Amino acid sequence: MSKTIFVLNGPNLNMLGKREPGIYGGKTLADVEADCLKAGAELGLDVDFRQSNHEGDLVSWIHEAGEKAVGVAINAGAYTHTSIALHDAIKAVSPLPVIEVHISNVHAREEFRHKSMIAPACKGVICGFGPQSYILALQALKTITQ
Ligand code: CA2
Repeated sequence: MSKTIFVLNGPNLNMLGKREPGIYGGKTLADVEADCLKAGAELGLDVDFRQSNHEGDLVSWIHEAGEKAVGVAINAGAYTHTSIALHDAIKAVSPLPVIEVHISNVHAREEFRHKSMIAPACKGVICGFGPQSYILALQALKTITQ
């Protein structure tokens, strides 16, 4: 039976490929979703890929993952750096493994991006590999959930 992984995306990630290609590359979020579905199929994972600009949607989806998924990869966008609500939601579904994902290397950018509110609640963090960060997270989830 295929295992379900939620891949969650936060604010402004719907703009991928449309603005700031120097930082985030040229792929759209639809391209990233297609890559994740393909990698998921190869890994035997059923990927449920979502994006919202609203913090509460992400909180509710993490709770839903606690019922339906074996793991979560989350690019929480700027909420990474601000959201105690997301930290608490990840803690609330423990021990479900949640991996924090970023396209850019947040540590090579502005200081306000160096702090993550969610990293202490997550299993691990992958950043700086462009859209490949998502695939690395799926590979890690495959390994730690088998
Ligand atoms: O590098 C990442 O994946 C980030 O999570 C992206 C967030 C940023 O706030 C984090 O610090 C790092 C921003 C996503 C916004 O994406 C855009 C894409 C194209 C144009 C404008 C924004």
